[in-house]
Amino acid sequence: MSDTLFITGATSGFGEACARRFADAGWKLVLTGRRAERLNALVEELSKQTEVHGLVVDVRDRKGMEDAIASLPPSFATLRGLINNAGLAVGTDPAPKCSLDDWETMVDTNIKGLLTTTNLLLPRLIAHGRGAGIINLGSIAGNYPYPGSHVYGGSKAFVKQFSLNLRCDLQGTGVRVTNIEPGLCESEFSLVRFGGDQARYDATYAGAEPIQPQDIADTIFWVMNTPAHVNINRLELMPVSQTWAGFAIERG
Ligand code: NDP
Ligand code: 8X3
Repeated sequence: MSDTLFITGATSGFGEACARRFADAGWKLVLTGRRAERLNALVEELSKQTEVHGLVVDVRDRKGMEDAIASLPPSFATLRGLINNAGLAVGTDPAPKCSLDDWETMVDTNIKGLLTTTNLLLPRLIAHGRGAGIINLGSIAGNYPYPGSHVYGGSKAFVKQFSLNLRCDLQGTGVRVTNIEPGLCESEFSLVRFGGDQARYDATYAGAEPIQPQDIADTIFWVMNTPAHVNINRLELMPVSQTWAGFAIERG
């Protein structure tokens, strides 16, 4: 029987690249996202390769998530993998200029959406047992501070610590947990963050040779396929072009 993988946020970027990578390897897929047209097109395309089930649902909608997961056919009763990928950053303004709405959007998506998905799917992962794995999308923003990262970085620090703590409680189940912590990657993430500003998007990646979604998908595929007795706890990736800035000093 094929392994089954559940991916949140499969309509673009890392999630879409993972869907294609795992479909190529014959995994059965459950793909989610809010943009129905994109999701349906991807489900239709990948259904030529493997069994794919699409769920048009917002990870912030607890009832919607409960109903969507309950609606899965019996052939998706156990899961070998979950990729908690749906997430976003809103803006790069300094904290005093930010709206509480934008902060709540990041918390509700990156933290609460990830928790909802994990809580609802844990029984299916534990039912698979040895070899199952949860991959959470953290970020370098959860490891290092930078101006304008405030709630986004805070949400990814939560994801990192939650991933490590979840491992403790899954001891004995065989279910593994990994936090993937990428740096600069080229995807619609920056269009979302900059409110659709294409010029800022272009400037972000110009000449930087950023990591591509395919690189992340290949990394996740490798993590998921390490031997069942191995747990990669955290994996931080950056493009070679990206390092760290120095400390900021205000001079009087
Ligand atoms: P994209 O914007 O390309 O993809 C984000 C995906 O998340 C989309 O499929 C989107 O689908 C989905 N999504 C967003 N909000 C919701 C929601 N409320 N409910 C359901 N789905 C949602 O970004 P990336 O692929 O780059 O990002 C994926 C993850 O990786 C995010 O968690 C991000 O924080 C993280 N990350 C990204 C980095 C980067 O530089 N790109 C670096 C480090 C981490 P839809 O809009 O259809 O709902
Ligand atoms: C996205 C990476 O560096 O823009 O998580 O915060 S960064």
